[in-house]
Amino acid sequence: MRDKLMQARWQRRDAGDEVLTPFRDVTQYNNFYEFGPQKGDPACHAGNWQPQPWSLWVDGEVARPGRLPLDELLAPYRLQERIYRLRCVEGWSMVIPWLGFPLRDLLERVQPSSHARYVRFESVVDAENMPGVRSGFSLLEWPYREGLHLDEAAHPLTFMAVGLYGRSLPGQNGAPLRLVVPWKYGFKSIKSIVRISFLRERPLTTWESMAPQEYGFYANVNPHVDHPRWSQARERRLPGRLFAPNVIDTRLFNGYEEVAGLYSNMDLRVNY
Ligand SMILES: Nc1nc2c(c(=O)[nH]1)N[C@H]1C(S)=C(S)[C@@H](COP(=O)(O)O)O[C@H]1N2
Ligand SMILES: [Mo]
Repeated sequence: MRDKLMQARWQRRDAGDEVLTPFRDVTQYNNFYEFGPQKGDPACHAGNWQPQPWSLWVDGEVARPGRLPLDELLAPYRLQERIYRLRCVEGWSMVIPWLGFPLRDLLERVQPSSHARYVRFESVVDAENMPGVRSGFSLLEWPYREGLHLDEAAHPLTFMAVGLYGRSLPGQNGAPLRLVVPWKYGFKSIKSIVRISFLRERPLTTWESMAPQEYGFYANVNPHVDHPRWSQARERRLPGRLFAPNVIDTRLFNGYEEVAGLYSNMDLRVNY
């Protein structure tokens, strides 16, 4: 893992017009409800959480199901750096330099069967180290679950991250392995993944099962489709200062227009 991170560091690309969100903000302003509901809770409770050993289970409609220990999972890949915007459904955003590999490389390896149409992801449940899991007050059910259509999972932008800013993922950002889907609201980018299942039917996801009118399965970033309780037309790009919030226009698909073809036959207001 260490060697892979060193190698990847040589490939750092510039972020175009975007300014990278400082490491400090990326790692101290987080949503990871297993570690608590406040933005500072994950840094506080997961800062030293490096769960090991880690394995990823692959099951369902797939030719090569089974358990992949993290080292084995990463062995064939040369890590890439991807600088992506991350837009949270709450109305803030960041620009983060991730390290990892495209999810499609894993799909090719495990070979979903012809029956597979959806992919479901599950996060780890580690009650001992996760105060949000122990709390009786959380609105969410564990494990945290997310899902994608197989075509979305196979899109070249869909990424599995194992690091950020040239180092391995901090606990609060989803160590040791998390999904990053840059054209969707941040809640789709599930952290600390232990299981990937290939399914015939669309899976029910954590946020959709909690409030289906507010958090749809697709969750594509869209300035024209408001959340029932707030507008999605604009966003606060972090870091901002209290009296100078850095507010910018939100873009369709978070600016990643190359994914539009995935939804050409879909009414984005109905399939939000
Ligand atoms: N397991 C799990 N994954 C999760 C979450 C969570 O609470 N639990 N929060 C999501 C939300 S709402 C966002 S905005 C992003 C935040 O990622 P970051 O903290 O690395 O910026 O993680 C997503 N992945
Ligand atoms: Mo979010």
